[in-house]
Amino acid sequence: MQIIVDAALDALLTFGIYDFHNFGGGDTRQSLSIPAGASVRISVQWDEPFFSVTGDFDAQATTDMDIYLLNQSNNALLAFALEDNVSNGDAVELLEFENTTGSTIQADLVIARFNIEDAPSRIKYIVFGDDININEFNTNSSTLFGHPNAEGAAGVGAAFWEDTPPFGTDPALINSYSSRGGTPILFDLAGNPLNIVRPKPEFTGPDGGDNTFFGEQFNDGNSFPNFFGTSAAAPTWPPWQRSCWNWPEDRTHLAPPKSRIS
Ligand SMILES: [Ca+2]
Ligand SMILES: [Ca+2]
Ligand SMILES: [Ca+2]
Repeated sequence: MQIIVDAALDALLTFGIYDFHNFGGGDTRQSLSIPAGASVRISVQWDEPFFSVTGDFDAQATTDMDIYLLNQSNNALLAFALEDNVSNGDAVELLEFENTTGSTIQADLVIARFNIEDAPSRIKYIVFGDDININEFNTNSSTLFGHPNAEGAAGVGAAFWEDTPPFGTDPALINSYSSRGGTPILFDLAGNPLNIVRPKPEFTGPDGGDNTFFGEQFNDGNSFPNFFGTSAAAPTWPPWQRSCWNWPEDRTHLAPPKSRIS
């Protein structure tokens, strides 16, 4: 950790004294490229319990982390997230930003901590929304979290149908946007420490199949739009269809998903 002060942060520092996360080698700014038109949400969490889960003032966040997004070219403040985590008790900050400039922005992400509290030992963030480039200190780590990571749930990965065994790719090639598993569960519902890593996702289904009304068309020889993503992959997995809809007995009122490999 080291203190950095620049024009954009100077005024904000008057509210408290920060320590800044060292991404590596003393670098407290992680370079990101945010394309024109991209809209992103960056969710930062750290290894403390959430009051909204435990309901216990003795098992909640006691560290206040904040996040800033700065323009590399002029240190202008692009976005920030400044929830009082000690007050609300949840170890999460959510920063939102949309690049409306018409050109790519080279930005720096800064993760800051009020240094009157102990530092967390583990920080993780996930970028939601449009694609951005993480130019340095990219861990390429898990983005599977929340309900797909639950013990009683089955997570679904997505592979483009053309990159699956029936079309010559065995095993199937996972899509770049399909979440990788491995996010640890660090606390139980009462806030007691755990460290559980579940083998997720449980299975992978094809995406990019045709349907009649949404998605994007590409050169697959017909006029039907193609639907991508894990939302498209999950319903194509036959055991899921059978368990949820008693497939095929009830198929008289349910049209099967139209997929190139169905
Ligand atoms: Ca940097
Ligand atoms: Ca905060
Ligand atoms: Ca099509």
